[in-house]
Amino acid sequence: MRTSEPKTIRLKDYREPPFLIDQVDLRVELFEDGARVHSRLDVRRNPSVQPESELHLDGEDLKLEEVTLNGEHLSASRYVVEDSQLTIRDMPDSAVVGVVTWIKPQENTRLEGLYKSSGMFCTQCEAEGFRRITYYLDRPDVMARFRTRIEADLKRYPILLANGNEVDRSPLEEGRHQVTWEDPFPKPAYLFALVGGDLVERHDSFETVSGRNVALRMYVEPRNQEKCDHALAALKRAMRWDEEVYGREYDLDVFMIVAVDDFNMGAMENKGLNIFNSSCVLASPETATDAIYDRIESIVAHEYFHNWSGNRVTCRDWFQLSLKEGFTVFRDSEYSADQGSRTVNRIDSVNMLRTAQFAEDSGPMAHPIRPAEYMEITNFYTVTIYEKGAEVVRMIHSLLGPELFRAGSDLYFERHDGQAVTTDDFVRAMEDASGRDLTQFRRWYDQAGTPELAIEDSYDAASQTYRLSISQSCPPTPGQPEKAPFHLPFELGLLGTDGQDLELQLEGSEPSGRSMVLDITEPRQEFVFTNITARPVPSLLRGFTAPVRLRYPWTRDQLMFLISHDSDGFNRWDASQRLATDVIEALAEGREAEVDARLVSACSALLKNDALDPALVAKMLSLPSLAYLIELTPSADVLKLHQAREQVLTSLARSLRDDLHEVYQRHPAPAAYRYTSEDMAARALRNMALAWLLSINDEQALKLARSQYGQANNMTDRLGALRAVVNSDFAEARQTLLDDFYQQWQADPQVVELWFAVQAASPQAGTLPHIKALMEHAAFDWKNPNKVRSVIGAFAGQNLVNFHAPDGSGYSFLAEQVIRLDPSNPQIAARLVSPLTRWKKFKPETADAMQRALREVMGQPKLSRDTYEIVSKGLS
Ligand code: B3K
Ligand code: ZN
Repeated sequence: MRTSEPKTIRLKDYREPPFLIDQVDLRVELFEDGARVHSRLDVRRNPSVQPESELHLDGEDLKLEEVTLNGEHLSASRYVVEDSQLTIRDMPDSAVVGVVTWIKPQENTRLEGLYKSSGMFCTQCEAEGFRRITYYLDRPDVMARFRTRIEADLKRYPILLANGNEVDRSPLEEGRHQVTWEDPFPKPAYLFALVGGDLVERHDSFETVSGRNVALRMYVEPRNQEKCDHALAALKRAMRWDEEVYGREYDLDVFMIVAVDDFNMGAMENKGLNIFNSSCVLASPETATDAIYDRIESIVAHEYFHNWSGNRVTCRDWFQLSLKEGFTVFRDSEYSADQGSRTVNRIDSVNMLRTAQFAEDSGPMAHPIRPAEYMEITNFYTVTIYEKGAEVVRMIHSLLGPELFRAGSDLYFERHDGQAVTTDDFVRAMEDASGRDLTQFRRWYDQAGTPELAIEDSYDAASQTYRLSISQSCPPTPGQPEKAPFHLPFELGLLGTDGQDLELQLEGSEPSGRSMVLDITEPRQEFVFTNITARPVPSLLRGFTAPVRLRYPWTRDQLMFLISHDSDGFNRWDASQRLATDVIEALAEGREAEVDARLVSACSALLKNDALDPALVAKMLSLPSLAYLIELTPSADVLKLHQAREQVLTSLARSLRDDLHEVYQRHPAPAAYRYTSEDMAARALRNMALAWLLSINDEQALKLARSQYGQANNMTDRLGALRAVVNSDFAEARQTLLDDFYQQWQADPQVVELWFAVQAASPQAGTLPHIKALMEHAAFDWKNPNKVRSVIGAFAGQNLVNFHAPDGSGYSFLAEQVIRLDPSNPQIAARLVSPLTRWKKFKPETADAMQRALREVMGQPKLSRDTYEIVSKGLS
C-alpha cells in the first residue's frame, strides 16, 4: 500500500493565479541522450489578486541546470527546488525568469511531456505534461504567447515543428539546424506541442470563407504516406462545416497534423499542430475498416473544432474540462450526422452512452460533468465528461432550438475569445442570447448519476383522452445521496392503430404537430392529450433527447408495432433492442425456454425490408451487446446472459438461414471500395449475415467467408470474414486465416493491432492461455499503448465471457498486468484497471473475486496517483 494518500484537489479551492505569464521563449535542443530546454518567461504579478512574494513554478522529472532573473544568475538562497516545484523567493512585480532544464525524452515511458516514439520526438502536454518539459505555471488559466526554437541534427530530424507559423530557419554547426515558430494566439501550456523527426509531408490547402489560404500539412513516416487522403479530406469537410454551421473560421496560415505510433489516447488539439495516434488518422481501404474511417472522420473534426471550442476559448481550470470536451463532442457528432445517416449516427452515440457512460454513472467513479474534486485529472477524461457532457449541450440545443442555440454559441465565442472560462459562462451565454432561464438546468453540471423516468399512461375512451405521467428520480452516487429534479427535454409521439403519428393536442392548448418536445422539470408531471380516438402506442423520448433511463411496461406486441411503424428511426431501433433484451433476459432468468417467435418474425421482416435504410436495418438486427445486458441487470450472471444471448443468436440464424444467405447474395462487394453510407451499409449487412451463419457452423457460409477473406479489396470485408471465422467453431479455418492474415500484414502496426484485437475479444479464440500467448508474440510491445489496448484492453473490455471466467482467473490476470504497467505508464494502467471497479454490478461470488483482484493492486507499495485513485475509489 502507498504510504501516503495523494492530495485531493477541489473546485471550491480554486484561486486565480498570483502571477501571469505574457510571453514564453523556448529554445529546445534535441540530442540522442536527452534534451536541453532553455526557457524565458515574461512574468508579472496578477493585479487582481493579493500579492505573494514567492513564485511557484510546477515541474516534474526535470534536472534544473540554471535559474536567472532578468538575465542575472540567481543565487541558491533565492530559490528552492522540490519534487514538483521550483520556488523563487522575493519575486519582483515583473521579471524575465530564465530556466534551463535537462530532460530525458528517450526514457519517458509515461508518454506525457516530451518523449520519443519510433525515432521521432513528440509531445503530449494535456493536462499537466508541460511541467515535464520545463518549470512553468502549468494551469489553463495562465495564457501566454509562445515562441519556440527547436535545434536538432539535420539528417535525423529534418522536420522540426511547433505551434503557430514558422518564422525562421537556419543551419547550425555540427550538422545541426534550427527552426523557429511563433504562435500569435495566447494559449495555456497544455496546448503547446513540438515534433522533430524524419517525416514525409503531404500538402493540401483550404480557402477560408473570407478568402484566406491555409496550408494544410500532414506529417507521417514514409511508409504511411499513402494513408493520408481520408484524414485530409475529412479535415477540409470539417473546416467548411464549422464555417457554415457555427460561423467559425480558421485563424493561422498553416494547420498541421502529425501521426505518431505511441500515444496514450486518440489525438490532441495543440494549436495549429494536432498530434494523432496513428490508429486514429491513417487509413487506406486495404488497411482500415469502415468503423476506422468513421472514427478518423470524427476525431479529425473533433480536434479541428477544438481550435475554437477549447483553444480560442479555453478552460479556467480542469474541473471545467467538459466545457471544451462536451461541447466539442456535440459539435463533432453533429458534423458526423451531417455526413451520413443522422439516425445511425445517433444510434451509435446512444449505444455507447448507455453501455459505457451509464455504467460509469452507476459505479464508484460516478462524477458530475463538472466534478467537484479529483486526485489525478488524467482519470477524468471520461465518458461522463465527454459523452454525457455532449448530451447536456445537446439538451440545451433541443430546449433552445437551432437558431437560439447558434445565437448563444456566437455570443459565447465573441464574449470569451482569448479567455479561460467556466461551464457557467457557457450556460450564461446561452441564457443571455435566448432569454431562457437555465437555472434548474445547471443541475446537470453538478449532480452525478443517470436520472430514471418512470412513465405511466392510461386511456379513457369516453372522453377520448390519453394521460401520460412522467416521474423522475436519480439514484444516489458517491457523495450525493439526494438529488434535486432535473430540467430536460422529452420528445414524444403517439402512434394510432394504423401506425401513423397522431396529431398531438394537450388539454387546453393548440394542436402542436405530430411529435412534440415536453419540458420536464418536476418530480412528477402529467400530460393529457385530447381527441385521441383509440388507445395509442407511445413513442417515448424520440431521438433520445435526454441521457436518462426510461421505464415503461412495454408489451412485446407494442414493441413489434413500434419496430414496424415508428416514424422516428431512433425509436424503431430502440424498440428492436428492447424486444431482444426482453427475450434474452427471460431466457437468462429461466422464465422462458424458447426464443419468442415474435422476435424471429420481426428479424425476418427486417431482413426482407427494402424500404428501410439498410444501415438502420443492420443496426436493428444487431443484438444488444453483452456489456449492455450486464449494465441493465442487477447482480448480473455473465455466463447466463452470454448463453441466453447465444441461444437467441443461433436460433435466429437457424430460423432465418435462407434469408441470411439471400441477404448476403443481395449485397455483393462492388469492384472498388467507396466510403459512402450506401456501401458501408451493404458491407455491414453482408458481414452480419456471415457472422450469424457462422454462429451455427454453416459449411456453406464458411466457404463464403474464405472466399470473401481471400478476395476482399478492403479491410472491412477481410476483417469481417476473419472475425466471423475466428468466432466460429471452425478451429482449423480460424488458425489458417489468422496465420495468413499476420503473414500478410505484419509490417503494418495498425493492422497488427486489429489482428490482436480480433483474437483477444473473441469468446472462442480469446481464452486466457491464448491471451498470454499473444502477449509473448513478437509484435506485442508493452511500451506501445495501442498494443496493450488491443490485447489486454480488448480482453477485459470486450471478451466479457472469458474475462469473467468463474474461477476469477481473468481478474487476477488483469491485476497482474496493471501492476506491471503502472510504474512505466500509469495513465494506461489506470484505464486498464477500471473494469474491475464495476464489481457491484455482478452476482456476489463474482463481485468478491473482482474486489480481491483490486485489493491485490491496492497492496502494491508504490502505486501511481492515477491507479491509486481508481482502485481506492473502486473499493469503496
Ligand atoms: N484533449 C485531448 C485529450 C487529452 C487527454 C489527456 N490525458 C484530446 C481531445 O479530447 O480532443
Ligand atoms: Zn477533445
